[in-house]
Amino acid sequence: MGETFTSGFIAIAGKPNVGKSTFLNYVLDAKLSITTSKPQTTRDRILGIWNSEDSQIVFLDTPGLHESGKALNRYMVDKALATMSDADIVVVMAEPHDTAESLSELRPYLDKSFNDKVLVLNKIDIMPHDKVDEKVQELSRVYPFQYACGVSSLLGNGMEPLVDVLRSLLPEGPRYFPDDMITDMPVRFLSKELIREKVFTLTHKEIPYAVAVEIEEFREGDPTYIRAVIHVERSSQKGIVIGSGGAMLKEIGKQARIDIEELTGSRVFLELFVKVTKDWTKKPNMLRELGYK
Ligand SMILES: Nc1nc2c(ncn2[C@@H]2O[C@H](COP(=O)(O)OP(=O)(O)OP(=O)(O)O)[C@@H](O)[C@H]2O)c(=O)[nH]1
Ligand SMILES: [Mg+2]
Repeated sequence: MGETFTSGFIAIAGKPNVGKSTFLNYVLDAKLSITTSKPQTTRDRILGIWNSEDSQIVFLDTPGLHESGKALNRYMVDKALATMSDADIVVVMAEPHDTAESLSELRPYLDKSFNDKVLVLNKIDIMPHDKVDEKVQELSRVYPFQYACGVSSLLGNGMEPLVDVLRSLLPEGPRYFPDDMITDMPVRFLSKELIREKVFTLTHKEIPYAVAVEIEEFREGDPTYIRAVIHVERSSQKGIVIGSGGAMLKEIGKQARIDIEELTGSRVFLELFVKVTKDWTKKPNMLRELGYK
């Protein structure tokens, strides 16, 4: 009795901006994945480990599924699809503005993997309480989901019961990671992402989508010294990221430094540079050099 240990990998997938990364961060009570109000924020698979006495869930946040011919976007969608097909369960996330019709656009993506799918309607805090069940019903007819429910990843509504259901759907298995480990992402990667998050929130139009961040030096100490390069695609974008009198770059650096200090628990000296790497989002070899591989 009580000897069975369940474990497995659960991918969180869906269209851009539905709240996948916010969900991951809430469940793990940690900022592992960057979140912004703009779509296509997440570009990689972000792993977060949830532990209890008798189970371990490895959550995998993924980039939003969308159509685009550009190399960077293809990389993102391929990453999401590969993560989905490797998982035991896929949480398919939707939001209140979705309809059966809009959600069915995901069917071709869902058909590519043969695991259990669970529908999660996120952001229920922005819809009338008495309409939640109806919406969950409507959306759950789009695909043969094993389970469907509504949650708010921002406020935490419905999260505990959902995690219980997910646990119950997982097979018997080992503890894949030590129980004091929360992610496999190195601090260097998380720092790079925090810098990118600030670019995403502080700049507009095409700029967030033209930016990649590369950590050139990361020297732990007091303070930890970090030198990072913000790559843009064109010289006109460089001026915008630097801002008038360097104001924009300074603000990006200040906000990122505060977050990285919280992450590392040490003082941080962050030096940022902006470099034009022409059309990097369109060139597969450049993507690899910038860490998208
Ligand atoms: N009101 C409300 N907003 C939410 C909720 N969950 C996420 N959001 C907001 O939705 C926006 C997108 O959240 P993300 O977590 O970045 O979405 P995502 O699905 O990871 O987006 P991509 O990485 O771009 O695919 C952010 O502004 C979040 O604050 C929720 O439960 N309620
Ligand atoms: Mg995301």
